[in-house]
Amino acid sequence: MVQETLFSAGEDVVLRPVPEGLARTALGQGAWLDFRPGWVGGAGELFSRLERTVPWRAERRPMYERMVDVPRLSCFYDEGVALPDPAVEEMRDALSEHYAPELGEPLQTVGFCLYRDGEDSVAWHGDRIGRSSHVDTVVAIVSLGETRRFLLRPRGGGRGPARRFEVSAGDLLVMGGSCQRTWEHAIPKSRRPTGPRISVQFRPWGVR
Ligand SMILES: O=C(O)CCC(=O)C(=O)O
Repeated sequence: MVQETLFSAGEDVVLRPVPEGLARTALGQGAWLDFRPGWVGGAGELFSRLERTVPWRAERRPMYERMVDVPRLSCFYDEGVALPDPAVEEMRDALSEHYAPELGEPLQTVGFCLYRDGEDSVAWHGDRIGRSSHVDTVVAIVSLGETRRFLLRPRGGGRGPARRFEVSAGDLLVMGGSCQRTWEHAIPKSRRPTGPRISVQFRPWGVR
């Protein structure tokens, strides 16, 4: 359904119609990627609010038989949990309205990641914890703050070149179809001086 009006998602934050300016790239093997630059107006205001209000957590995980810091902060809101900002609720609802007819279910969970500087990153992975290990799904990501490089490659890296997107404040990037099983994505470290970036991820239940 085409949205004809802009959502006003709280003070100075505006969601533009999702389909306007949305471009789909078929990645092969049933995977696709939608990119919609500048979906969120007032992205700077929303960044400041979320940086303040999300209860950011540092995690550690095992690597080569020792525990290491995960190089970003994060926070996950499962379905039914109150979100930290009304604009995020409006984003979830607008994305659900657009993608549910194709996906067959709404987007319900919200993950937040804070990349504090260019040293923060996420390595190659697919979101394959839960149902996405065996069914097609949609993971929609809104970027706020500093522009970072978002890379995609076929799973395992062997079958073709990586695709590269520069994701900037307010941009919407959506991975769909088999993308989490057949492709991997990463935010590499950046060598240049880099300010903080928040990514907001929207997924259906049972997908991580
Ligand atoms: O920060 C991003 O845009 C990517 C986040 C991501 O890949 C993840 O949390 O699984």
